Amino acid sequence: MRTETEHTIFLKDYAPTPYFIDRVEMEVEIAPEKSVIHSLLHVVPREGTEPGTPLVLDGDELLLNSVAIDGAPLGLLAYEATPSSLIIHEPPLRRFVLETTVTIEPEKNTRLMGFYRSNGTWCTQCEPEGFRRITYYLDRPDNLATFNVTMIADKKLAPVLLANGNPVGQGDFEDGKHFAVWEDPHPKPSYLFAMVAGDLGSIHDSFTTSSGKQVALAIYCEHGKEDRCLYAMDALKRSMAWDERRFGLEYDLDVFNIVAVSDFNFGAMENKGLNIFNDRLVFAIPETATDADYDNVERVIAHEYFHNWTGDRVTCRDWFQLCLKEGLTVYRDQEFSSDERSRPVKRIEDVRLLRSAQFVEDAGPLAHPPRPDHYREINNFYTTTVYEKGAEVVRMLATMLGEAGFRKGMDLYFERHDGQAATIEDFIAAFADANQVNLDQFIHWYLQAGTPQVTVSDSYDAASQTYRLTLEQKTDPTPGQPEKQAMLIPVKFGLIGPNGSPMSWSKVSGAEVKGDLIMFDTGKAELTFEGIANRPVPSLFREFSAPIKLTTSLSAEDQLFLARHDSDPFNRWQALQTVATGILLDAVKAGGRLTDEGRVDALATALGETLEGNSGDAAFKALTLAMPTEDNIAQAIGTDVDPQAIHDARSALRKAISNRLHDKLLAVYNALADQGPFSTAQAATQGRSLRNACLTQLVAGGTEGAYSLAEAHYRTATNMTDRMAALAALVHANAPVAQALLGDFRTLYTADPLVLDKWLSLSAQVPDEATLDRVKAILADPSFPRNNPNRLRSLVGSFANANPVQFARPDGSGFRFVTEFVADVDKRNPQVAARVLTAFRIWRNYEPVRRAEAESALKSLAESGSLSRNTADILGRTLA
Ligand code: 0A1
Ligand code: ZN
Repeated sequence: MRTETEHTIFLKDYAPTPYFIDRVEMEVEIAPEKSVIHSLLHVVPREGTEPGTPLVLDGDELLLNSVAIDGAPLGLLAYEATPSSLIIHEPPLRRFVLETTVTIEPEKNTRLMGFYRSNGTWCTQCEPEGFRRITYYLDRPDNLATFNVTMIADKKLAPVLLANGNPVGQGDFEDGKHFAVWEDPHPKPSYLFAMVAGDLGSIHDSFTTSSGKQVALAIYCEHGKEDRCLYAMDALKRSMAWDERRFGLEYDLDVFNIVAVSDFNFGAMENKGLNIFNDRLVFAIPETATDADYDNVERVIAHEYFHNWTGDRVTCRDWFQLCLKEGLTVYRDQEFSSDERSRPVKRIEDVRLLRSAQFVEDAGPLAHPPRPDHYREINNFYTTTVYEKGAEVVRMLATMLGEAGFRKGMDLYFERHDGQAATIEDFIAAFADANQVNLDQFIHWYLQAGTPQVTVSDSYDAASQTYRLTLEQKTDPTPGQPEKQAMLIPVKFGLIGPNGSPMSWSKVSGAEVKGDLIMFDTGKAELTFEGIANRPVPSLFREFSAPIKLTTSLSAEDQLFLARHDSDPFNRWQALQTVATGILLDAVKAGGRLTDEGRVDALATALGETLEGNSGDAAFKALTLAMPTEDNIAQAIGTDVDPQAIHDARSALRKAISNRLHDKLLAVYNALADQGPFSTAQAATQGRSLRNACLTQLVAGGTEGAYSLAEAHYRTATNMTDRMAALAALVHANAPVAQALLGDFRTLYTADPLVLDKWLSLSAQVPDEATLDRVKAILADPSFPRNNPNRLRSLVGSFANANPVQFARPDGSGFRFVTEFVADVDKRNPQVAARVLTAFRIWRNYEPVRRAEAESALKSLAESGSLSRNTADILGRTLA
């Protein structure tokens, strides 16, 4: 395998730069094909820098036109430009201004890193290392500088000129060009730099902060799509108000701008005062966006806004600390969504995501700690471990310290580190110091990879009225970490008596118990509860108080008891999932057949009670109806996985549940028929979610009646949520009518790329032999936009990640299709290629035939020629 360059960066090698830059003045002349960047960097030698120490700036694909120091051009021997740097051999040992002019070609930038053109609009993406593709710089997060940016462009081509900070000047030139000047007074690292130039529509609003500052808000987008931005604007204002209420954090500039672009590698980017978004996370109108899309828009708008404090005001010292800003900001956006909507439902959804993505990552060759200690390609570390596990770790802190204690820690963190580039150690120290607690052991959550497995057994002694609970923890080895330390695991719990009410105890020993939290910090803990009159059923890890895998000795009856009586909604949901998982594991062993009708009856009865009862809102009921996914089951099996047997087992269980609950499902479905005009109010979205969950479950029954019901639901739908729900249910059931409706859907929405993504994604998910050829045909169509990340991910990402049986076809053709796709896309957009390739992180878990096919596809990719560092890194670790 040939790679761009072999290099590994280690955390232990971190050292400050000998020089730093504290002020940047840039003039950017934007023109079709070529843009010219003129930069004045105010450079200061750090104390202790030896005379003659070279100044080394990062650069990538820059054409250098001139270099000067304090206005005097440098001779050819005074500097050297390499493909990745500009070296000034002997800079002055005093403050000076380094002046460079470079030319770049945004139109040719298909990597979408640095300055590029999307659908006519010029925009930037600088995190993590894109700024070096705009100008030579100390392109690392610990160099903080104020920026002044003058943008010049043709006024017709780019009437809108935006950059970070506040607008401080603008004007016209005689040749049809105009300019805008932006000043960002907050020192920031280069990864937060942003510019946008183009002919864009916009919507405007304002927000008054709690201290009375008036902030002008705007969202920019393609002309004609302005109405699609209104929900995002509403979410922005709610986010701003929430951060003031919950954390006392106010916005700090005169303007806050958001721009929606159609070509973007990730979701969105928190550039200071100028957030740039993938348009799929801005646009939301009922006709084209589902309720899930609305939730995502709200969540990501909030996430990027919250970064203004957790990321921008306090940033990361180096990229190893990425989860300092990401884990914390995900935690904050989760809390926002929980406060805005149903907290239990949000928690269940977050845990489902954690299990289906992060637990899988943590159990395979790409496992890494939330704070890694080495990397080859930082772009590959924007992972679910850094984001979602990072958020779980912050959540555990909040669980242990309580809301007030957590807030004290946050306040101290900002007091100490505002305007700085900080580390995970700084973060933890703020919480420890503010609360006078020792968090030395807690930091292992950041340093150790792998999901701890907690095993619980219990016994009750009626004579002495004592209850014993034994907890054991173990974390399997992960790449580079053979030995694991015991973690500090907060176990939120309760004991439930035979009548379903909570039990108290007179005395507990064996581990520290604070209120309803067991502080489980050893390999094994044996707790003894005294004064317990009857055998209790323990409810453990309420609210999923730690990101662990739990095995208990509880029987299916105990689980069903919890499903009925636990005061914690998360554990009521979990109990039913656990029972379903047990049934499914046995069914897989039997080759995809249900083996215990009695247990299926009991599960169906409990599901029916939840459906008809009052112990949860409508969205909670909808989540309860969703059985564990095929990926969840594969994970529970672990090795020698046969995706076909899993698919068959799951289909059989869903069919059985559907048959048993048919009348109840239909009754709820019909009762929720009258939805009234579309609204995003909670009652309305929850009603749609439960109604559609009932429909999905009915369709899983596989009857003609259910298929016709779903077809009618599709055809009469007045919003995208209902239309997609019906279509997805039919597609996943591989109903005969599914292909015709997919065709209809495509015709209806040909002109809307974001809705076409839904079509691409569903087309790739059909659990049918013919899907691979269909996907290949779509991709080969000359009109398919081959450079747009959303289109590529919707089609091939969905095939690889959401069609387990067809991706893992025993003849290996699904695997080969994906590796060949990766090799091709890698030439244009390595980030998209590398991300799609991560679908192979489970390859060693397959049964031998599929495993051999996957290995052979991966090896062919390794031999296929030159791969980017992004893809080579993922491939190397996947095969290691
Ligand atoms: N900081 C952003 C994520 C992001 C990372 C990299 C990107 O381009 C390669 C873009 C966005 C966030 O957390 O939202
Ligand atoms: Zn983020």
